[in-house]
Amino acid sequence: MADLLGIAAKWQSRWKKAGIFSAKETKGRKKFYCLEMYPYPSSTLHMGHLRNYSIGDALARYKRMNGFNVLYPMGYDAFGLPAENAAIKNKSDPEKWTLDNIEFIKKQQKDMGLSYDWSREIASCYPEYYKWNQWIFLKFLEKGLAYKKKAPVNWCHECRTVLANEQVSQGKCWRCGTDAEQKELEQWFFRITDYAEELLRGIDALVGWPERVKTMQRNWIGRSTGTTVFFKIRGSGETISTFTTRVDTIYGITAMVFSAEHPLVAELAKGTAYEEKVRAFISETRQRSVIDRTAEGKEKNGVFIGRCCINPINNEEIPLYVADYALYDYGTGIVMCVPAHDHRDFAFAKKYGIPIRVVIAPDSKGIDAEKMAHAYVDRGVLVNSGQFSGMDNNDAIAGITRHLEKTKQGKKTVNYRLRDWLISRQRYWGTPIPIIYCKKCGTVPVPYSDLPVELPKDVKFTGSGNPLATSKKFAGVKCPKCKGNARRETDTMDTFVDSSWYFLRYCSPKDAKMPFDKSKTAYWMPVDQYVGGIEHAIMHLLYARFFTKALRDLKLLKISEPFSRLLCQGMVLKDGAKMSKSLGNVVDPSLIISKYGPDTARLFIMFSALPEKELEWSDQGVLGIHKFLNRVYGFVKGSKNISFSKISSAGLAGKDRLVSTKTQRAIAKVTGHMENFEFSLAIGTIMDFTNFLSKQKDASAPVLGNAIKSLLLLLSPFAPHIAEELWEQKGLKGLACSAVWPVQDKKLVFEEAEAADKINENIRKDIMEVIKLTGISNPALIKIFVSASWKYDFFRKLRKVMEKTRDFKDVLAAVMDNAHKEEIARIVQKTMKKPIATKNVLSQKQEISALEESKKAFEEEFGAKMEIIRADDSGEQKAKQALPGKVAILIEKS
Ligand code: ANZ
Ligand code: ZN
Repeated sequence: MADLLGIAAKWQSRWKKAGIFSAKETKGRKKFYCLEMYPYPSSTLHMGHLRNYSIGDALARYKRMNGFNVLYPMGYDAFGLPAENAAIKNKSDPEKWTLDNIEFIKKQQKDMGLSYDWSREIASCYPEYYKWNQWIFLKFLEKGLAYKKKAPVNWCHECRTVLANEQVSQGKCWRCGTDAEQKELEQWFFRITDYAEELLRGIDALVGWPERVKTMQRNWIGRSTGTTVFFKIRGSGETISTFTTRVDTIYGITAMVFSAEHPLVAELAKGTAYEEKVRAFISETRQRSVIDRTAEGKEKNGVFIGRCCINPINNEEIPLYVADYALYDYGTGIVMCVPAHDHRDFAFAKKYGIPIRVVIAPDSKGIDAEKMAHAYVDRGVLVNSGQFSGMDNNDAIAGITRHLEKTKQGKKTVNYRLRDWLISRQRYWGTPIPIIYCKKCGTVPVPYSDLPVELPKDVKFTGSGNPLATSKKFAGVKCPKCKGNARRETDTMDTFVDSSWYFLRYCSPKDAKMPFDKSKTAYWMPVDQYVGGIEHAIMHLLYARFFTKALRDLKLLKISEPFSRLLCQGMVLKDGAKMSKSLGNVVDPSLIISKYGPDTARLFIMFSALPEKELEWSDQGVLGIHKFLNRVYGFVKGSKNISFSKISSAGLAGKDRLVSTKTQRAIAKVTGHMENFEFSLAIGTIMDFTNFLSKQKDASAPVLGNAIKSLLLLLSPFAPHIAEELWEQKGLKGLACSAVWPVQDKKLVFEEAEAADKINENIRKDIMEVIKLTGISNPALIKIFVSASWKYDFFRKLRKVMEKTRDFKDVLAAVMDNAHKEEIARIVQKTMKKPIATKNVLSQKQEISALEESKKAFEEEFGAKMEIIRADDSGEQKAKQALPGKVAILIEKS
């Protein structure tokens, strides 16, 4: 057994000493930026991390061996809530908690032997890093990309902080699952909506991204084209507007529905008999989560406001309502209610006795509204729609919009679901927002020269309120403008700000003058391959794309997209379920590594599934891989009489030709799989090749030596330690992981050797099959009939003819030969139905000599004599069945 742990430790320290993984920007070489999503330093790594890093590292090593300058960095997404919650629970210091965790994780990563350039390590909680969050914030502020506004926001009372829209999923806090509430607060935002269109358009060009991620981003941006329609309120000068994608239904409006948050609602109800009822409804509704208010199938609630507006298309009076299903956050926050053609509106109208008016129908006869059981939402023609009646409803959308535009009562509108990014958090463990509030001067940015605004240490973690506000030193500050007493902003930034540009920082991690060096990002960016979890399909990846575009517009970057290719690794399962603490089915990576060595863990993970697919953990599988590595070790270590001198095709004969061919084929196959990210197939090929090689005793020293050398190179990205160890043991120069990836040498491929090998392989299979079928367990004689010589030419001809025509008669006429009339007719008939897979690379003579060569081995294997007979020389019926490349077999009992 190989000491896999000892070997790993030895090479990790040698690599470190050699400094070979530090990224260089040398001229004349291609670059490759390989990036894994930097981890959040919670206590330990899980198998998902191990998978993520095994993929990234194999790729980084492969590219290095292919002559690329590779940037492969690691860092830590170090700010965030768990550190603070731990502080509340254990009275610990969030910084210490975080740094301790980082040390622990880093040790695990180092034990894996990952080829990171550790000199570029970053952690977002260091002032040297978050200073640049503040710097970028100020740049955004200058550009109008950062702004503050009072807004109804999602509030998690468990986490005691505001959540971004993206952090609320199905109405619940993404972190703790508590129902999000709505609150009205002054908050900081990034104007990501300025880039909505570019973010959407750019998705098409992301050819190296998984389709499902692109779809999720498209849906999240949620572009929809429609019409904004203006309505005058009766008895006031106010005008309201609504966004609709179905302006073709405008004649069917029988109510207008406001969202509870809409500022006009209370105002409009004032002084009416409904004022009290409206106020009660608003406050009740606003305490309910969005999901609760809008879930499909939920009862729709609302109240009449006591006022009306005028439908601009026909001057009809329309009652105003406030209802729970209208969202404040979408369109204008007011919905035109068309009960006949929208399911929600239909349910609402039924409940409150609002009239239902059909304006679209399958044909001009219309639909009886009285009899409707649900809304009619399909296409159709307009009815009851004045001058537009009779029109196809799709044409009517354009027509009515044009009409409204002409009369200044509406306009064509593009609407996005995407909202501006709410970045303020009422928490301690994040980047302080660099703003000062002065009674005299208002909102004042912290001067660049005063950055970073550092987190104070004198804070209390009581579990209620923002800890940052408890610092005596922090909040009180002099105004940078008037020097009077002022107050610091105590909100910190969403941690997604940190991860929106960390990949740029890696390019020049120690830069003290700028967040990143323009020339370095010009060299390294974009990231060539990003590897991470699908859970970041929206937030992180969208924010990072937004930052890249915004920084480009600040003239700091030249690119528009940060990640050329994205790979989302599949989940790691155990017993069919996602490995997770809550399910109690977690396998600790550390245990696997310390028991079987990092190469085993990595090779198992890479072998067991294609990277995007789910991976089922299997202890049996790990053992299998462990055995394989020991076999490789034993075989290579024990291989004697090998040399690495150059081989040329001229000097090769017999077995050497086959070994050489198999080696070249393995090189080509593994390389192809690497390029396609088919790592499991690459490893499968390496395993087959190892099995083959370990049986070759007759090959010459240089052929075997070169085969073994290739094997070690191919293995190196997946099991780097053991490959390195064997490389050294065999006396090969330098380091395996710095060696050049092998390229297939076509001159060392011998097709006849391969074909002969294939024939032997097939014969073995066939003999076993015949033994099985006949039940002859102790054969005495195995007769092998080699195809009659005329068939070699015949098949060549047949194949040619069949390329031109598939007509039976024509083919037959073209290949007919009176000497073998019946047989030819049979063969042609068969071949037309299902082409016979004979390639006949070999001549009859070559075929016979291949058989003769392995005759002895077969005789030993089956314990029987073997006769090789030309069909031409035999009267046996069986002999006629032999085809070029496919012998006929007859077995005789003793
Ligand atoms: C009238 C109408 C009639 C509508 C009809 C649909 C069908 P998408 O495609 O997602 O953009 N809407 C607009 N603002 C809303 C808000 N703040 N809260 C809830 N619903 C709102 O959806 C656009 C449609 O969503 C709009 O078209 C509007 O209802 C509704 F037969 O207007 B429609
Ligand atoms: Zn001031």
